[in-house]
Amino acid sequence: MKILKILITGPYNAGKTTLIKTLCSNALTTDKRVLSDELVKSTTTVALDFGLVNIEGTMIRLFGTPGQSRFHFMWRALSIGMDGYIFMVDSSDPTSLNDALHMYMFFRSMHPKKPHVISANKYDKENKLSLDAIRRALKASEDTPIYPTIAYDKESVNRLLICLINLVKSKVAVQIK
Ligand SMILES: Nc1nc2c(ncn2[C@@H]2O[C@H](COP(=O)(O)OP(=O)(O)O)[C@@H](O)[C@H]2O)c(=O)[nH]1
Ligand SMILES: [Mg+2]
Repeated sequence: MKILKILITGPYNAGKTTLIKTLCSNALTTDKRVLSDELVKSTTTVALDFGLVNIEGTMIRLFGTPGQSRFHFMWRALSIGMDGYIFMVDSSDPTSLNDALHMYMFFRSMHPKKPHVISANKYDKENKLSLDAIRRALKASEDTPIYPTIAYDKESVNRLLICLINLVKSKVAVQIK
């Protein structure tokens, strides 16, 4: 099988860069230090994150998008040629889910047939929302898998990636039939 291209997208501060760093020891990130009272963290992705990883024999090129909507031209550019995507949200931050919904709708309408899975990240936090509440907030269909993840934890992000790889492979199998 060819090398897969998987996009990690979702709003600012969801944990996308962390996930790529957890999976790929050779990760390249474009986080820039920012000085602003409005921001909840001190660095933010301005172009892309990139990493190469082998998951159970499947080679994957992982591309992380910036989260802020002012970089939305990068969402379009980075998604060219992707095989599937992970839509990541911060499950402990209900206020971010409105932005998340807009971004999710953007990807759903741009790539209606692309396999994708939702990552309910920061599931280690006590104040996390339930998976059902996240599904409702994103208006995601019942057949879209939602996984609780901790972006620092290799096992939880591996589980997520394996689910997406299987969706991508089953889609390819249907096309060949
Ligand atoms: N508790 C917890 N913190 C996380 C998790 N994933 C990421 N973070 C933290 O959330 C912040 C945003 O992460 P980052 O990867 O930069 O988010 P991005 O904007 O989506 O790339 C950082 O301070 C991370 O350390 C997680 O699963 N649990
Ligand atoms: Mg980032």
